This record gives sequence, C-alpha cells and structure tokens, in this order.
Amino acid sequence: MSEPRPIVPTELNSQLSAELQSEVDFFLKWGYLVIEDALTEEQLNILRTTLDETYEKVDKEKQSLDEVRSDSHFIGELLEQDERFGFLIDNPPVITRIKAILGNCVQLHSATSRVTKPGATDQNWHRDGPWPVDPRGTPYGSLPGQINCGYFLDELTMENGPIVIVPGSQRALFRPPEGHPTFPDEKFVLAKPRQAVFFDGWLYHRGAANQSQQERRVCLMCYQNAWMKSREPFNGPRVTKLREEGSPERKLLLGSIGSW
Ligand SMILES: O=C(O)CCC(=O)C(=O)O
Repeated sequence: MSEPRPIVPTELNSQLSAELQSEVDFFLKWGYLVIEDALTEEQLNILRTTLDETYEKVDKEKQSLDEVRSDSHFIGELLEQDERFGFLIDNPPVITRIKAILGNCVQLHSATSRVTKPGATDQNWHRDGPWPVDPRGTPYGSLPGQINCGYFLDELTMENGPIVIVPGSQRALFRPPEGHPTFPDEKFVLAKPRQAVFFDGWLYHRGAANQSQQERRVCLMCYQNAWMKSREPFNGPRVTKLREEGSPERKLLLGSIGSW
C-alpha cells in the first residue's frame, strides 16, 4: 500500500475571486500575464544585491577555471546560491496566481537567473517547454502546464532589451522560426522592477538585444504541474534544508514527492 502523502493538496482547484478569474482567463487566452506589486521595494533591493554578489562570485569561479564568459550570464539552481533567494519559492502574489492557473498541485521546474551584458545580441525565438502540446490536450484531456515567472530587476526599455512575446502563440501547432524575425503581432513587454511577468512554457518568446550601457538582470522561477519532471534536481544542501523545514506547500514545490 502506498504511504499517505499529507503534503498533496486534497483540493486541486480553489474557488477564485472574480478578479483572479479574469487574470486566469487573460493568461489562458494570451499566454502571459503581468503581476503588479509582486515584490516590495525592500525585496527588490535584496534581490538586486544578492544577484550582483552571486554573479561576482560565479564570475570569479569562471575566471579561475579559465572558462569563457559570454555576454549573457546564466545561473541555474539559484536557490543553492544564496538563502536570500528563498522567499521567491512561494512569494504570495505569484504563487496565488500560479495555483489559480495550474491548480494547487504544483512544483518548481527550475530557479534561474540571467544577467544580460551591454552589447548582448537578440535571443532567438524559443519555447521553454520541450515537447509539442496539442491545444486540445490528449484524448483523455490532460494538458501539461508550465509557467515561467520573470522578475526583471531593472526597468525594461527598448534600449536594454525587453522580453518579446507573441501573445497567443502558446497554442500554435508549429515551432517558432529560426532566428528572430518580426511577427506582426509581437509584443515588447516593458516590465517594471516590482512587477513579475508570467509566460506560458509554450509561448514564443525571446530576450531582445541589450543596446544600453547597463546590465539587465532577471530572476526566473518556473512552475509546473507536480506530476511533470523538473529540470533541476533540487537536491543541494540549501534546498534540502528549505524542503525539510518548509511548509507542506514548500515541500511539494521543492519536489518532496520523488515519484508518484
Ligand atoms: O531574458 C529574457 O527576457 C528571456 C529569458 C529567456 O527566455 C531564457 O533565458 O530562455
């Protein structure tokens, strides 16, 4: 007989307020959503300082290993880097909406960050989700759900490189084109530092070139249905401690259920 699993929510879909329901409807139609007041001013400052310190540390390590440093620095397993990133796991304005869209049984797929240097060129169009999704789901009905949540720590402008999306493309049956050609209905999202931007794992998107003189920093917390496989192992010492000491919801988010 299988063990009882008290951390698995007994209710998959909570009752939503009319306001939350309209945000869910917007996301389902267009594949993105901008969340206001996702961070307080204090949390924003903490993230900026922590990310800067983390990059300095990682950069020194790369230098000492003689590794090539690119114009866009990516760090995976962000939660292992510094405990000050920990609050992002279940940040209330974000997790409330993630659960409203994906249901209550959710876990992290990855926690990463990217610092795009001045002079960095355009990213190519891509989807984060690795496999094709039919908008009608499978004959049985299930549709995998993955939502990336970007906390852009610097105001996005046309100079430093907005995130560019094609609203509604999350349900296109074909892959994005090579490179970064223009789409007639593409949208440049000029996110502000205390906002968060959700984008569907199957939405066509790309980071635009950074033509400014400053770095452009983002933390990306990616959530998905808890039955999907995560990209990151979430098994380092910091995350293990966070999981052991965390609430049932945190345990689930950090992959406490190794197999179903
Ligand atoms: O930085 C951005 O705006 C998008 C990041 C992204 O799509 C990626 O890192 O794959």
